[in-house]
Amino acid sequence: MKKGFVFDLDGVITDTAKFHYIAWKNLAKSLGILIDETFNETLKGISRMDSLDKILAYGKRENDFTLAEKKSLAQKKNDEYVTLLADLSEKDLLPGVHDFLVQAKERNIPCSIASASKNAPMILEKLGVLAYFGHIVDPETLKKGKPDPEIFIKAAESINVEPKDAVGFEDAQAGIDGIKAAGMYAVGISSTETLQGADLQVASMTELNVDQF
Ligand code: B16
Ligand code: MG
Repeated sequence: MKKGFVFDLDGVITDTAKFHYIAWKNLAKSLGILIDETFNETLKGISRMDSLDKILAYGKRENDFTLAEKKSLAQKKNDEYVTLLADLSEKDLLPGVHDFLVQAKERNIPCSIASASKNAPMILEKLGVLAYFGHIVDPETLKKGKPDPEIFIKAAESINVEPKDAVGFEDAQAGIDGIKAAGMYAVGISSTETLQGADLQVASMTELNVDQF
């Protein structure tokens, strides 16, 4: 039996990609850059500043802003994103997530969060599942983002579980790569994309139960 579960947030527990997309699209538009949903896919699991850098490079404007200006642009995007999350609630949990967390709690298996999102605590609170997690890794403390394994190793250690004894759940290829590099068992969650290297892939968490691990 595995001893701990490490969850990505966006795309696994809830799906706020559409809100990230609206906020990035509006910010990019204000800079004369047009992005579409296909481009938005490349931002999944990528940190806020790295996402901005990708957008600026896509619009060939990567040399047009100082670091202070970029921080202000990222803040502007986040302000709109947070406004769009105002109505987020338990109804926005992805299917199967709540049951899985309840089962893990019943079996005393600790859970933690490995998300690139600085908004993770607020989002989990709105979803009503904050109490199920022993720890949320603070992305500010990381030297490298996904696909580097750092965030997953920290998430496992934070709940006193060795990576080899932990299962990681991810919807993005960068996340699966990070979980495998950490030496963990990787569960890919996607109905649209084949996640390379995942030990198991399901379309949704309704297909999973704690005892299978
Ligand atoms: P924030 P995950 C990621 O969440 C999102 O997939 C990605 O699109 C976003 O840029 C990143 O969080 C940072 O989010 O701006 O809220 O700090 O999939 O790692 O849970
Ligand atoms: Mg994700």
